Amino acid sequence: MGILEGKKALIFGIANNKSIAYGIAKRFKEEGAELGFSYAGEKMEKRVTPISEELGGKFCVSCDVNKDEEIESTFKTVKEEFGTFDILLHSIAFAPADALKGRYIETTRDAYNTALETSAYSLVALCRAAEPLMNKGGSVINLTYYGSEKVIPNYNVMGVAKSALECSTRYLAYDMGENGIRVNSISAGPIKTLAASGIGGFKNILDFIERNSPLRSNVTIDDVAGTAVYLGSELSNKTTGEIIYVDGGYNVMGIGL
Ligand code: 0WD
Repeated sequence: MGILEGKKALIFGIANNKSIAYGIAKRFKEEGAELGFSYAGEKMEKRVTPISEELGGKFCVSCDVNKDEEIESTFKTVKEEFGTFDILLHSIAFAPADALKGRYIETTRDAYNTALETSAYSLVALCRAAEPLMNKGGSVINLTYYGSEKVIPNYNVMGVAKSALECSTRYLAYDMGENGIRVNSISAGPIKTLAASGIGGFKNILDFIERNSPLRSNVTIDDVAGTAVYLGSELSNKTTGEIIYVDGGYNVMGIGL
């Protein structure tokens, strides 16, 4: 019997089968969870619907997290299809490509607002909409990156957005803890996905991590999925507000060679 048997999970942030959210959803399913999917507006429907079908999704709805009316209609569907649910996966980030290269100082007001709204405020909005439908013992999981803490050249405004996301994890853990719901972030090492391909010099980052992380390897979406299963399950039932690293240990290093 799977460790997530009887649990219902709502998945945000699949773009294709390289997405971290795809790896997590697949593993959730293997562990017995029932899945519901959303995609980032009409243009993503064609990509995500087949994935929902592959993984036996109970529903697959449009949810551009920057639109309140789409969040509202998504949770209406969740209520109809799931009643209540247990796990919310937020695996969403976006910043305009120009903001992910060169000097952070050049970040425009628009790019800053877009990055922070899509990548950090979205977690607050989804948690607020989800709270009335989440069971006690439920778990909210989001994805962050080390660029929130230390300077990663080119990561720029996304680092600032991830700081806001991680801080939101702590405040939301406090708010939702009242109802027995946990909120945690997984800080994943770099993985070549659609979102990552927009970051300048990404290949160099992968090579550097392979040489310099304690485990001398890059992480995969399956590695991240294992930790997500732990966070979604009762094995982590007193863990909340945390940033959990799945990065081959890279964050403990002082310098690389
Ligand atoms: O190295 C990496 N790939 C890392 C990613 C290391 C550490 C953390 N992360 C984080 C990302 O910052 C993000 O929060 O993991 C999360 C998932 O990213 P991913 O799996 O690397 O990338 P991808 O497969 O592109 O999924 C992100 C998705 C979007 O894809 P595109 O590529 O179309 O922007 O986030 C979704 C969308 O599906 N997304 C939205 N969803 C709803 N509403 C929106 C939106 N407005 N914008 C983007």
